Amino acid sequence: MNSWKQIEQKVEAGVRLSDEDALFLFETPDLFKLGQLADLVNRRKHGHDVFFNVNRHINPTNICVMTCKFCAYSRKPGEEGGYEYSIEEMLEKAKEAVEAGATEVHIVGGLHPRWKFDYYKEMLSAIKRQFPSLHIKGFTAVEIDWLAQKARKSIRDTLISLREAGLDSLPGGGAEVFHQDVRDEITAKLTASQWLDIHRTAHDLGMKSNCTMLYGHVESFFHRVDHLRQLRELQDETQGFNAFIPLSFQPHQNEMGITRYTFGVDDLKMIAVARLYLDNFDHIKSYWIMSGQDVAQIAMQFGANDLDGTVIEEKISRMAGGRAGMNMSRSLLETVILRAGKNPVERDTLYQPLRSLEALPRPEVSMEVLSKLRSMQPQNWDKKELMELAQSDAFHELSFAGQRVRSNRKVFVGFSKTVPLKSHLTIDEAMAEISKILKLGAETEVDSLILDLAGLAKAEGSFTLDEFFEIIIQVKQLWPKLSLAVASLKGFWHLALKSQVEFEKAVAELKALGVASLEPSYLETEGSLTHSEVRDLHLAAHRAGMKTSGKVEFAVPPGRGPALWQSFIDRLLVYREIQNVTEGLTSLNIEPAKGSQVFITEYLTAVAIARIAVSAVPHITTPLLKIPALSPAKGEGTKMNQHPSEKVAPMALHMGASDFGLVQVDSVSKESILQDIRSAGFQGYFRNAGWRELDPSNNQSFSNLRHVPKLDFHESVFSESRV
Ligand code: V47
Ligand code: SF4
Repeated sequence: MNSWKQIEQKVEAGVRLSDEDALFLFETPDLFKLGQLADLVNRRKHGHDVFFNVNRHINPTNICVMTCKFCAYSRKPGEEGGYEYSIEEMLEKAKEAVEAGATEVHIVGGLHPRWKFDYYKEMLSAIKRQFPSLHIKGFTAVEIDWLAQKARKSIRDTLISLREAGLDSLPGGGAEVFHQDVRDEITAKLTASQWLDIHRTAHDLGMKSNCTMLYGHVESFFHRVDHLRQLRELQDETQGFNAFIPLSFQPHQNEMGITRYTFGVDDLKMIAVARLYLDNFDHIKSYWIMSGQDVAQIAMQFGANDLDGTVIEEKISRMAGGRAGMNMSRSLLETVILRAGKNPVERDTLYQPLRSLEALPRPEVSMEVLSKLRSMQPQNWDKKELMELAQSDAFHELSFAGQRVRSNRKVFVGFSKTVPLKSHLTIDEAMAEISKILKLGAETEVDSLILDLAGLAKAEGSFTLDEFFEIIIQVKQLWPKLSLAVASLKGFWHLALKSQVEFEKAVAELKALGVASLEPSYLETEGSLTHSEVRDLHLAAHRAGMKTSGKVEFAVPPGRGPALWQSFIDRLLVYREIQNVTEGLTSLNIEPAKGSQVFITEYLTAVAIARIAVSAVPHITTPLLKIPALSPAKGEGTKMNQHPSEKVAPMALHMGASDFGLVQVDSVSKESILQDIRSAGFQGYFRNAGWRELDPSNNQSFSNLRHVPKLDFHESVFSESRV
């Protein structure tokens, strides 16, 4: 019987983990406990350094004689969409790489039926001739085997010949999942022992190589551990592997009927278990191209010490639905690493450091604050302590504390439609607008309607409080089952002001008409109200019997960290004060401020800080579709909100969030939200604007769920305070 205690003791003493230990770790719902342990081991090996390299992938052809069910990249000879690069084209791409500062090209492609062995050798020698210092990492074991057949040579002689032509090392592809049961289902390529033999031979010849595992399709945790064990055994024998790279399955156009991307939680588990189990590997690489940039950043707190890479052009995952983009500049990679609190170290293929930067020092938390954080009771944190925590190196500890404030694993989400009401609308026009929007949003799916008055604050116009009440009455008559919310406090305050009605009385009327809550508006930034206005409006609404939720925007522009933590924490403390007086707040939305460069590690820290700072507010809301993506400098890579937020939203649950807010219907399916919640070890519940739980039968319906942790919380953070 495995337990955390045994595993911790082994890790502490540097004792190797067993297969059962690895299985236990894959199955645990305690994601951050796993992450903390992996981080500990990673720090022992690498301190705060995280490597990256400036490289370019070149995929010379996608024409392939093999059929792998997971592969969306390959084309049969003669099939539409097939391509093959000439040596001149390869040289052109290598030239671009060198001009962009690359020290490595990574060459992998399909098994071309007609290209001769000599063509491959020519490809290598042409690149080497022109760019002698460019490291060529090329050809998976599957390609090496194919080339050996073409050359009618042994694997050893093939490798020697390729090395003479310019090949420096082997990448880790083609390993997939070693277990034959899984291989039989997904590919007819090399067996595990053939793959391992080729790498063994390369190592014996003094060539380094990498290794991978393609996960998140039909394999089980057992198969993953089996795979890792075989890699660990070969590494014991040869010490020839540089790095292990887990490859998350990209699900477009596969023949396995799988449509989902891997869960972000699963991506982190792969990294962390690999770091802990593969004790004889120096480097665990996070491949952002497949996991997404946000997961890659969090992976650095979960045992990854290597971030691949600038990549530039990559087709294998792109054609299989890769959403992360292809090109990250050196400076963006460095920023991603720095903003995770780590030191970026540019390396060459063989991990020789080329240049490095140092992250802002993030001090350890003082023992006093740490023991307060670890105690089970919610605490009255003062500002100084919260500042210390926010800027410290206590990411995992904050997650435990954030979770402890919650009493269960329930996560809420509502399905709504928002109607922005403009001041110049007549009642009939407003009703027509509402009707149109509800119909657009599959009327039956909408549980809550948000009437958004944020536009009223600035506009002059004829819209009066009475007219607004009339709209509410008509909506209630036409759609009696809808739960109604009004946004925002400020918009409604303006309406009351214009109509010369005392705010508190106006709210009481709103309540009497059946409006369930006053919500923050997504149209309006929180900064448009002063602290005392926020306090006064909430307090007045609560006195009138109305529940409200608050919004705290979070922004950390580069170099201004401490100042902005300060204002974030100040605003949290205003909400704590309100709640202490009235208990009228149901939730606090923690949102990245529009246009600000918030990184996911910072955002998650902010969620946990909010959870512990205002423990009397029942819920921290993490607005599902506003989780920050990396927000790179102009013209680079992804943009804000254009990224797989469902990968990282469940992590906010691990920081103490317990609500995804009122999600706009059509933006995401109910089923997939439930799966995301469950993947993180939580249980999803639908709610309306009045926080009534809806359709409990739905709350337990899940299908097509792969690799979710067992929901057995006997040893979760609720019963044990820390690792
Ligand atoms: O061998 C194919 C995998 C590999 C899909 O050594 C897919 O530094 C996900 O090996 N979804 C090629 N993966 C990529 C690779 C690699 C990547 C980054 C760094 C290194 C390294 C190696 O991609 C293939 C296959 O296992 N693959 N299809 C797919 N749909
Ligand atoms: Fe061919 Fe490689 Fe795709 Fe398999 S994964 S079909 S071997 S290109």
